[in-house]
Amino acid sequence: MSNDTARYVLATYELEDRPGALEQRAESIAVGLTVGSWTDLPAAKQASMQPYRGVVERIEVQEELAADRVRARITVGYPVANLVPSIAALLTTVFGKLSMDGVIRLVDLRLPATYVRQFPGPKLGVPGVRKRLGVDERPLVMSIFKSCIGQTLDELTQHFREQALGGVDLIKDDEIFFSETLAPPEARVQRFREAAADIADELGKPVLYAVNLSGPIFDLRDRARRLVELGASALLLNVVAFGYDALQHLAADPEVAVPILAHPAVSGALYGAPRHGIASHIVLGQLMRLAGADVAIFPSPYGSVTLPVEEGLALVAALRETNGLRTVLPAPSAGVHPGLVPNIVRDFGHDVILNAGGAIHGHPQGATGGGRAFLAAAEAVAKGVPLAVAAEASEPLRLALEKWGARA
Ligand code: 1AE
Repeated sequence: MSNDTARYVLATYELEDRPGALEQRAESIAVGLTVGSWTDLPAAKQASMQPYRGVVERIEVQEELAADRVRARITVGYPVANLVPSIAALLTTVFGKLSMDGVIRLVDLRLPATYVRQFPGPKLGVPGVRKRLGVDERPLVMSIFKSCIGQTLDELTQHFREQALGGVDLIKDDEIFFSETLAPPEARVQRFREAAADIADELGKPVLYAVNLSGPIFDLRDRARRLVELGASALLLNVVAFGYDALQHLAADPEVAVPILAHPAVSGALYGAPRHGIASHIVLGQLMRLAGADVAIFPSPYGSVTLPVEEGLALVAALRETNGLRTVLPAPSAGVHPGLVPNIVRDFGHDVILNAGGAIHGHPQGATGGGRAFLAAAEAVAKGVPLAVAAEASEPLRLALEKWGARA
């Protein structure tokens, strides 16, 4: 057992095996993923390799599954000395070839402060994003561009204006939008920057636009810099599809001085199977923060694509846990409508982004009404006013509640 937690990354696995095989299995993980072999080494070599050897911290049987089969949790400590500050290195060490070894899931990952400090973490985090928007007192509201593929730049600019006029704080591209012909990102950024400036004058508040950052991976940094130069006020990145290291290098780049929104596309392939893969709070919470997301988008517990509420809570706890890095704004998403705002704030608190596409564009008064309905709901919940009461003074909110109902 290690008694020096500052030196070890602690990974806990839930796996199935024979009860009599657990000790040997744990030992072979600890040794196999660190020094490779041990018992056959001469004593002097063992002594010199000791600092790099993994250690078995804990073995706990959870459940008997059959006569000679149990579900168990095994915690292994990996020396930080074996690692470099890269999520590719971290994941390959703690769950590289092990992820393919039968029924096994990585359910918890504890990182010592010495290791966490080597990562950039969010450049702006919650305080930085709120400061740019000048909004402290209520949850933030983000509108998702829908129907963007196949649209011209003029059509998209019109959609941008409609969304922005609703008073939303951020507008983000849909993650599936990769247009390089009709409306390339550089052109969108320039046109939407002008529209955003007009609307900011009109409404007296800014709106940030998160452009979908895409292209060949080795071009991402230059492209991000160029987009920021042209006026992009935020970036959206499909982090799991590109890899966490892409996010980490963008977050560490001082020239990419805008919030980065992490989209969860493809992440279900990592966390979705209950007995395999990696727990959602690690995939969409802990690693997103470590790599430097300012906003972490994830499936809310109540909408269309859902995550169980306890998993959402663990994910948000990872975005806020005291670890020396800036905290991240959670954006529980998918099927979110104004009637769900009290549930979202009850579960995840005030420092959240209400992120919606369908319930903005599907509002009976169009995208502008959709934004206004969310804003009225956010303001009401921040003041402790029930939505039904707020709807008496807000026609857009009343229409939204009529259409989608309220959940709380
Ligand atoms: C969890 C991801 C949600 C997302 O990307 C998205 O586009 C949601 O759209 P709506 O609000 O469900 O229409």
